[in-house]
Amino acid sequence: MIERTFVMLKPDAIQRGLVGEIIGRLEARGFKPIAMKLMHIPKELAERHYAEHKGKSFFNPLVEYITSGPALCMVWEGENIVIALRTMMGKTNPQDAAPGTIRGDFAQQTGRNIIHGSDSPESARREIGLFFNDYELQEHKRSVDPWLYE
Ligand code: DAT
Ligand code: MG
Repeated sequence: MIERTFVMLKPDAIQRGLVGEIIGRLEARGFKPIAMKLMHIPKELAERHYAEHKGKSFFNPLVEYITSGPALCMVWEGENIVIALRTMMGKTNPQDAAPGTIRGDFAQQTGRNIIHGSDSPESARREIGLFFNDYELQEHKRSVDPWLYE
C-alpha cells in the first residue's frame, strides 16, 4: 500500500553534511518527496513530537539535541514506506544497526543517531500534522511511477 511517513534529518546530520547522502538513498529507492523544510525546531514542538518519551531519563537531552540547530523535516511517500524507511534507518542504537543502514553507516551513539522516521502510519499522520500544513504537501505525479509500481 502506498503511504506516507515523516522523516527528520536531525541537527547532527545537517552539521556533518550527510543530507545529500541520505536523501540520495531515499531517491534511489524510488520514494517520492512530498515536503521538505529546514527548521530550527522550537522546544515546545520538539516536546510534542517526542511526547511518548516524556518522563524518561533521556527526554531532556533528546529535546536539547533535536533543538540544537536546524533539522531537515520531510514527508516521503512509497510502498509500505513506514516500515521500509525504519529498515533503511537501522536500529535506534547505532551500535546495533546493521552495516548498510543509515545509522549503521553514519552514526555511533543513540543520542546522535542522525535520523527520525515515524514508527507507524498513525504516528506518521500525527507527526506530519505537527510539522506541516496541508498546503505544504506537494501531491504530484512522476513519469517514472509506472516503472516503480505495477
Ligand atoms: P527511534 O528514533 O528509533 O524511533 P525511540 O522512538 O525509541 O527511537 O526514541 C526516540 C529517540 O530518543 C531516539 O532516536 C534517540 C533517543 N533515545 C531513545 N532511547 C534512548 C536511550 N536509551 N538513551 C538515550 N537516548 C535515547
Ligand atoms: Mg520513535
